[in-house]
Amino acid sequence: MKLSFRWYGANDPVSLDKIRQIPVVKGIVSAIYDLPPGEPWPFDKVQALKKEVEEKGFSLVAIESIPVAEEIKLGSPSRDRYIDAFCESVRSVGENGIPVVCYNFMPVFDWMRTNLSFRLEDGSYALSYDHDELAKIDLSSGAQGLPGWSAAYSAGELRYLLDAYREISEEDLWVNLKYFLERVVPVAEEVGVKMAIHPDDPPWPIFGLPRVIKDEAALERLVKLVDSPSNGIALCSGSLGADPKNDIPAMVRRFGGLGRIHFAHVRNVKILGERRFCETAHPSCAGSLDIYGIIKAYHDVSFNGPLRPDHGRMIWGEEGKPGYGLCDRALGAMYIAGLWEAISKSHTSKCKST
Ligand SMILES: [Mn+2]
Repeated sequence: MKLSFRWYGANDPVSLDKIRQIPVVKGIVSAIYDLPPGEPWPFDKVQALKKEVEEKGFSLVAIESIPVAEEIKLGSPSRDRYIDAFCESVRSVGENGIPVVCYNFMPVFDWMRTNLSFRLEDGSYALSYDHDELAKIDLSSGAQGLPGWSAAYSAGELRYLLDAYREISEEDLWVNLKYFLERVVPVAEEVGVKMAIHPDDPPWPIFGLPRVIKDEAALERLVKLVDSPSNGIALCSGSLGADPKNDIPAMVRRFGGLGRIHFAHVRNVKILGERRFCETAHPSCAGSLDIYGIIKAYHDVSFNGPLRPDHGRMIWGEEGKPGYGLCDRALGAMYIAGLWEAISKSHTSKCKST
């Protein structure tokens, strides 16, 4: 397991200098942020990013994410042009020796919460979601009412996309995902990149938009869609874990055992009711997920890819990008590192004693 941290580039208030003071974090997960979506990433730009990360003593272990254009998800006639651009970006990543590309296939909104500063009992703040609250949000005149998305689309763009997806069923989305992967995976194989799909967050349909990467059956279907080691998963415990039917340690064992988990996001959530949850601190006791059981499962399948603490709370008065402050993610990293060391050492001592 390579313990890693997400870094949003030169404009991230959580700088590489701060991240390097978290013990044991050696990997950085980042992306190119200053190109419009759909534009291919040139080799030189990826190389410059890698150099910036390596100069601070880290290695660039994964790209999160290369955006997938809506035209690809919709299966529009213009999709091939966008797929070509995506492939070119994958090529630039692989030729720079970066092993993992994370992406997602969620229409229009690639994450959704109804509150970005939900107050937890200890006075810290976290992201939360309430499906009934979401249902009250009217998108007919734009995304102003949506936390985190108000500036992402004009009213016209949003209306166009929501209308276009009305024609797309979940089966259509699977067909479009297969079409995309059949073209991207051979390029990924050629340049040594592992593709890692991030599950839907939260793992159910929102605003009538189709969503497909929601549970174990979907992951099973995904890995068979194009049967290649380069076609894998970014297993996000918090995204899938928002649905209590999803058994995350079992998924880690199943897909990690197949060698198809290429990237791991570890985060805890507290289920508050039917399709209602808040994010919490990482330890198992803070939320509904057994984080020890999840880390143990990664250890048992000898997971050796990048693993990062996912969203953190806002604590100690820190302000910043919701979910991506320094302090609580650093606590999460240390908790994960502690679990990993304890599991490794108890495993070694058991082996010695037998
Ligand atoms: Mn995640």
